[in-house]
Amino acid sequence: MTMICRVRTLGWLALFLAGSLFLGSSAAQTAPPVASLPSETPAKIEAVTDSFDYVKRDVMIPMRDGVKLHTVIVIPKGAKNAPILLTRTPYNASAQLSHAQSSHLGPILNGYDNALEVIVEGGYIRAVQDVRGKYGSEGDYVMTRPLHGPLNPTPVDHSTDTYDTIDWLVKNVPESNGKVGILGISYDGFLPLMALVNPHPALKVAVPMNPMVDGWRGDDWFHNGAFREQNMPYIYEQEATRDNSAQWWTSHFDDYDEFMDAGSAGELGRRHGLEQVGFWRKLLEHPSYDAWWQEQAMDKILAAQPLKVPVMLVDSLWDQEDIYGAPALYKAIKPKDANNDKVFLVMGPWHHGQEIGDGSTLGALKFNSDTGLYFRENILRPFLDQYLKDGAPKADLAPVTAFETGTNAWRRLPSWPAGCASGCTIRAARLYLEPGLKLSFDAPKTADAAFDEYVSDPAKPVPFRSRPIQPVGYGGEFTWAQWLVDDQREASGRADVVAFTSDVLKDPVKISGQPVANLIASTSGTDSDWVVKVIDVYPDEVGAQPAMGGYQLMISADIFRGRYRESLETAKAITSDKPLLYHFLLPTANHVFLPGHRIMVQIQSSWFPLYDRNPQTFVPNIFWAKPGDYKKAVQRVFHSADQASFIEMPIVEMR
Ligand code: PG9
Repeated sequence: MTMICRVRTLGWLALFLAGSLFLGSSAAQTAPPVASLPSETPAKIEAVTDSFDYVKRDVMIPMRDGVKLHTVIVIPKGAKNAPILLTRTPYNASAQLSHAQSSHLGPILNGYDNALEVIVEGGYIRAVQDVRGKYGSEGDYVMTRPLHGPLNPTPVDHSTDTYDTIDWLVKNVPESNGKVGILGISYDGFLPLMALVNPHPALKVAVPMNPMVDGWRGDDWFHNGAFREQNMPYIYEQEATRDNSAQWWTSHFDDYDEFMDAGSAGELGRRHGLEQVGFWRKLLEHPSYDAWWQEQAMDKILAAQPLKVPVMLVDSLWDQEDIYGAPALYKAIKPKDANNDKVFLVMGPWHHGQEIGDGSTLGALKFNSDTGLYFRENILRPFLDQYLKDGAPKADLAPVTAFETGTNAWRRLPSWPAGCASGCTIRAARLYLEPGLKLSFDAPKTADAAFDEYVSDPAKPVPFRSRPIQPVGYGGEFTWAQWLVDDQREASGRADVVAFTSDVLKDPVKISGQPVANLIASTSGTDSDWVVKVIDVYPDEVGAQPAMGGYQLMISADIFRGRYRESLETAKAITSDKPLLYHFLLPTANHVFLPGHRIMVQIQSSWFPLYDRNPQTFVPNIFWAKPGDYKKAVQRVFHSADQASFIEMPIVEMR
């Protein structure tokens, strides 16, 4: 009460003073002087950086269409003739160059996308740029903006923006030697691929790490037609605002419940207002592998471009986001490398992007050394130095450097896939599913039982990892990055997962390349998903690491949406109860199944909620499946002599 009165009094006083001023100076002269307490905040604070070991410049670089892109440049103090390492990003350039508030270069660069030792110890100038439409940059944002052409009528794209940026950098950073390398992970790894289209002459080398290459075949958005619905929050946050300030929200602690509750992905998007953002509307329109997807697939685009700039493609063997990209790109552009000196491949035992962090372990797996540090110091650094530093020696690098999982050893290889440096071949050997839930390299006999079956119920889809299921996230309590190495034993015990297991191996079995699923299967529905997982089953007891006893480690696994059995472009209903062939490639592996281990193949029809549920009734667009479309189905996997299902394994043999 008192307080309200005091406020009223002060209000009146303010009115009186204002009135006095209005009435003229003579009245004002008689009024008591107004007390003044000047602000303690300066109009503009100047940071005193004399003691810093770097200089930071924040600039707006003009593009050919007049749009300016925000770029942060960090230069080691006193640098002369230093090369520039550029990263372009939709993830906030300022944040990537201020991981700590420090006067030292190391702490500010110690985070996402910065290969710390290489940059700091190498004396590189670091430049990070916001792509158009994000954070400090002007212009319009389009998700992985396609090249100028049928999908992009504007004269600008990431190829032109990179060109214009490099042109500006070499003319406006006097400390540089005029040589630029581009590198980045994932989205920031897709952007160096765009830089390879009509590259600027000063671009001397590119290192796309875990690049997003084809969003439909096997990277971020779909895998063989199955939609990765746990990425919906990413789409919302990335496109709703320039600075990602509008955040997705949930109503359940467990993402399994969250996505079940909505029914279809389309409905979940509708409940969040996701149709306001352009990329979501495009996804809803393009559920199949149509021209829209094909024309922006970077492996197809770069296969048609001259190879001018040396490239090192970096692949993570357990990449939970972009497992398709780097190997697909290698396949597409290596044939153009006539002198075998422009396209290099590195494969490590990592999750998405782990190569710039600690690579000693991944989930329960231990690699006995820091494989990330090894990569940065022994592979990445000499490679970058060779092309960017004046007078640097030629790097002693094999065309392919691949970590062999199982034996935990780096291998120098002449090409990919290759089992060893010389003296071995790769044979496609059929690993057959057998009656009695067996797995064997011997073909099934005629008299054997014809199939095994399970019921796939969309009301109880198979969780892709143990519940409660976390959202996609990094750091802190999030374990999303590890999910591909989760123990699969829980799944193998479910009635809606069928698991075939080999005898205990007496000799090592080594695979290098992509296993191929050849499944003869039927469904009582009219559409169906097939998940195939090739698994290394550890011995029942492992003395050195007891928790690994009986561990079921996925080596290569993927999902295939049955409606695309005949054509990826055109969905077609499946004839019910008819055994049909499902043939699809699984992700790249370089693994040794050791003696004492067993090989297992698991098959199931959902992988939820990472992938949206197939209603198991054919509908034109699964994004808009209605509750009544989701039906139980009887799934049969055939393994008789004339209807044999098998995994074609890329087995390495000594000649
Ligand atoms: N995998 C993420 C991404 C790549 C491309 C498009 C959208 C998302 C990333 O880590 O950047």
